[in-house]
Amino acid sequence: MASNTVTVIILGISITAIAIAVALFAVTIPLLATSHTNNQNTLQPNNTAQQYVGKKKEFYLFDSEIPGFNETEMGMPHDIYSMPVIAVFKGDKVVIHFFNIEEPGGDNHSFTIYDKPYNVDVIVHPRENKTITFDANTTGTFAYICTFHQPTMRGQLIVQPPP
Ligand SMILES: [Cu+2]
Repeated sequence: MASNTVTVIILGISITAIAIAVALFAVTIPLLATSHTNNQNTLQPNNTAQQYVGKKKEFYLFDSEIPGFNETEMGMPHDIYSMPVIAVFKGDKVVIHFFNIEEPGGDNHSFTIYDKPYNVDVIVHPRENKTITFDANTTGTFAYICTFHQPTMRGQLIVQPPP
């Protein structure tokens, strides 16, 4: 009789404990879900509010050459750009100061982008420089080449999606 009473009491306590656990669980889950949804809701308007504003990105670009390069032996020019990559974000204004540092009477160089929608073709004579300006309004990878020195004098304009 006494052991039966103990069993009933233990069973009662166990059922109560399970009921409390289930109740706590039921209360906590929606709370977590709500706070998660709230976080997303507060983040989204912030993201749209913090839209990337394009910046002016300035670069100094020079003609250069591969050291010890035998043009006759290699069958291609030794000329290269000082920068093989120009990376910006969409929305930036790109400003490239392009210098031809050849000796007087030396080669011309160009900064040319044929890859659409960019359309740039600027030639600099020895000892001259020109400033090239355009808006990076399309993402992607675009080749810039010197029309006088292919295939060696080329680089890539990388326009990334805004951060
Ligand atoms: Cu060139």
